Amino acid sequence: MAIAKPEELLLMFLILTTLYGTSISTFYKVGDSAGWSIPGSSDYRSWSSSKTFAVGDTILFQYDQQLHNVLLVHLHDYHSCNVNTPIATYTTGNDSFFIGKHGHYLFICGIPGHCEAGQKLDLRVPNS
Ligand SMILES: *[C@@H]1O[C@H](CO)[C@@H](O)[C@H](O)[C@H]1NC(C)=O
Ligand SMILES: [Cu+2]
Repeated sequence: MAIAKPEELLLMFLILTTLYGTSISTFYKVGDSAGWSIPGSSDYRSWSSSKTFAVGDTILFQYDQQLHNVLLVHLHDYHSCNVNTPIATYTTGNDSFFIGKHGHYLFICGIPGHCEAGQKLDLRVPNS
């Protein structure tokens, strides 16, 4: 292997520092050990408000796909628990969602009654 020239070393240094700068992105499992389910003692409101989400983070929904799913919905559907007009639907039971831009992300479970019972997640990602 040839010895790297100074300008090549500088380029490698720049690439590494750029990678390091973006590696602060965080991976979150929704609901922590409880996962994505009908909430028990702690709800998803307190879960999300205990975190500071940023662009580049990933959130993971883990659940029994026989019992639940994940819908990304508009604000009015989030409030009314309307499962009929989602923006996106996830059903694998191990769904990761990459936060590529700032915004307000709203998720509900599409199984009848679950959103009403509190299986809904409101995620605010500020412009960083
Ligand atoms: C679930 O997804 C995460 C993140 O993509 C991955 O690391 C993990 O291995 C997956 N688990 C299963 C059981 O597929
Ligand atoms: Cu559900």
